[in-house]
Amino acid sequence: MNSVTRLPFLGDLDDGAEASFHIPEQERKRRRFRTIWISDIHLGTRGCNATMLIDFLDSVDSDTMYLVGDIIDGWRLKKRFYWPAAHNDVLWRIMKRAKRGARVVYIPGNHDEIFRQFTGMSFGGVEIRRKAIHATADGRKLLVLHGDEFDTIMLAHRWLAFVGDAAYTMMMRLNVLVNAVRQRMGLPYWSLSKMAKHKVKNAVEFISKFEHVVAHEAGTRGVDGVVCGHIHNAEIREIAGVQYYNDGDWVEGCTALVEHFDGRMEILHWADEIAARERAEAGRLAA
Ligand SMILES: [Mn+2]
Repeated sequence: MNSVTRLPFLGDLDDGAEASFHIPEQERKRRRFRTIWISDIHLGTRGCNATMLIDFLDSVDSDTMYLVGDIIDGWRLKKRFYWPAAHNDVLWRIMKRAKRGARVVYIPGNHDEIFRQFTGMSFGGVEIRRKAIHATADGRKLLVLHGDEFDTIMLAHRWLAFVGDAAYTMMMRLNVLVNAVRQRMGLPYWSLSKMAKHKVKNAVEFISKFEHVVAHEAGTRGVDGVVCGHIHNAEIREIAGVQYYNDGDWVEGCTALVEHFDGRMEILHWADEIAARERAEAGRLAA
């Protein structure tokens, strides 16, 4: 007989209880990468595409994962508390990766700058850093940072105001609405503001200026390249001998930057990946 008596109401205080996911973890074969960079998730906002990100997290694995800022949107949460179960699911999945042994490095951005005060500390295996130097498999050195560090230089440009302000919020709401309708009609995910960004001349100019400023700054620090987020525009390009990488966002672009085991870098557009997977599944069912 068990001699240890336990107060029944303390049962809920058990440590190590497995978190129950609102959206259960998918048991699919995961694609493995050496490194994954994601940023600009904006948990705590309606614009955050948590379901798509959960699908991504359940489909990939890596030795190292960098969270390149604006993971939680503290600005928006302060104004209005919004935290659906799916947003918890994202955090749990990230913590679980760290627990399973992946190196997880969190570099807070401007929307989650509140976490910058914990720089140098680590929570549940997640290291908090202001910036990082990543060594690729093929021996390159990449500076990893969020990118808001350059806002002061960029202030003359109007798109920045657009990124943070009401017009952008409204567009994101519209994006959610448009895609809810598209999903009901059986149409694939489509990014409204991505289209707008490419059509608006000022936006194109802003993005290009940002990329040049970041690449130039990285060049002066003696690294081969730079990985950032912040402007919600995924990109791989070389600027004046410096490799510029932007991992995009999970508000509407739904992109990640990955490093393969040979050092090759790639941007994954997750809406396209889901569409390809569903086509393949439909093909298998038809065969
Ligand atoms: Mn940002």
